[in-house]
Amino acid sequence: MVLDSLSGSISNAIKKLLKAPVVDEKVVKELVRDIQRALLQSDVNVKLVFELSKNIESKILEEELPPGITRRELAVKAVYDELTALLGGEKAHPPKYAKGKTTVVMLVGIQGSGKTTTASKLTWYFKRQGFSVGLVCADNFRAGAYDQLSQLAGKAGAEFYGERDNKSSVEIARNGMRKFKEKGIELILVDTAGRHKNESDLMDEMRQIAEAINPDEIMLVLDGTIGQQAMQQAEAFNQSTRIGTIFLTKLDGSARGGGALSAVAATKAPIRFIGTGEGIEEVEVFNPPRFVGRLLGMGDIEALVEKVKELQIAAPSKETVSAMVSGRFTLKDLYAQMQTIRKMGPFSKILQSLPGLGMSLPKEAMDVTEERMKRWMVIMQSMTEEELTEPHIIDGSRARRIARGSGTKPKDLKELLDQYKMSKKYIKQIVTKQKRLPGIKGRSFTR
Ligand SMILES: Nc1nc2c(ncn2[C@@H]2O[C@H](COP(=O)(O)OP(=O)(O)OP(=O)(O)O)[C@@H](O)[C@H]2O)c(=O)[nH]1
Ligand SMILES: [Mg+2]
Repeated sequence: MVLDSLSGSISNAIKKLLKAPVVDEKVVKELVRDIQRALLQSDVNVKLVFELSKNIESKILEEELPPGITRRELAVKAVYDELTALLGGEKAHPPKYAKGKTTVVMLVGIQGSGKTTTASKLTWYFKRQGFSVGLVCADNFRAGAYDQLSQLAGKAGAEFYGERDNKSSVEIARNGMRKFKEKGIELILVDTAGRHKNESDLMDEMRQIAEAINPDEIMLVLDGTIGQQAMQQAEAFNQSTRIGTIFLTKLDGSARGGGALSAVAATKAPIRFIGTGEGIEEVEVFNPPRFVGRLLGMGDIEALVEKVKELQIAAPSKETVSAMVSGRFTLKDLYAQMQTIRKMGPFSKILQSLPGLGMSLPKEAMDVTEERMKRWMVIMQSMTEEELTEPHIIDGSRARRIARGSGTKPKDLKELLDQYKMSKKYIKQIVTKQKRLPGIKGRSFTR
């Protein structure tokens, strides 16, 4: 499993939060401290940890609690957001190579970082995606390199090209590329030698070979156990080439893996894959959100984060909320809420977005189609201001006028009014319940 210890301590911190009877300031501070400790133990940069925890704390304690969201959910979302940002942002960057064409990827990296192993992992990964793969051994520096790569090629199902007696790695690379191109191989991986110990030598050699063989992509294979030092390499690399991507190796079981990962992410160099073991299948596309989901240790974390996000978008205005709380929830408020929410789909979402209604809705309240919602909005457009704010004045003759004006039937209007009354009733129940609950820092959910 990836980053076992970091994952364990962060998911424990989250579990503690989820179990706390009330999420108050003390619980939040403890959560923040637990996360700080977990990150520092994984060798994440102190400054980054400090910033991150400050952000988490202020997001949880100082941000307005969006209606329909509990402080607990907001806390999980805040931790998730900050960790995702720390590890490279919302987006995954899976590589996209074209089928039926040839792409040349050159692997570079300092001695022992994992280049040759990575070549076999990439073969395994792209073979499964249906690519034909060829491996070129451009390492004529280390004695065993040829045999190592040709064995791995056999195991992973790639064609192999190497020349035992050629002293020029550039020549071998060119020959191998020519041969594989003629054969129509789709992905050519060039494994280079790791004869350098520091990044300036590495960058020099990388430029030379790149100039000679003109690859489509240069992938820096970076040892994940070197912690913060990974940053220097990633930065130097990122500045040296525009076609550079990163493969971070040895992120399995290492307590310090978090350091390299966050350091590299901070350089904004695109991390494509991570290696999580010695075996050829131990490779993962790097996907920060999924990775963080796993760090937090919750299978349904994505669903929860999605919920919070949607509700933040669909949050009713302050006026609507205060109208509801004071019991003055009118058809106008319902209309405004429908408008903000229309794009989101079913009516049940509207009701869910109202403070505290969440899961407690009966089935009939949820069972409203998009179609009916549109009809109701048209009906409300035919009402007068007075009818919208004081719906109880709608009598038979008003009802006939509204139906005629909106091209609907009186029974449609009745349906809308029933729905409105039901919503109002539920809101009232919820509001009464919520008023009895303590808020954080003296805030109640009305704010
Ligand atoms: N645990 C673990 N070990 C790895 C991973 N990737 C590579 N290794 C190991 O790291 C060591 C070096 O791997 P190589 O692939 O030979 O590294 P290299 O960069 O090609 O080495 P040189 O060609 O000598 O520069 C081997 O023992 C690999 O099994 C990984 O993701 N996890
Ligand atoms: Mg090697």
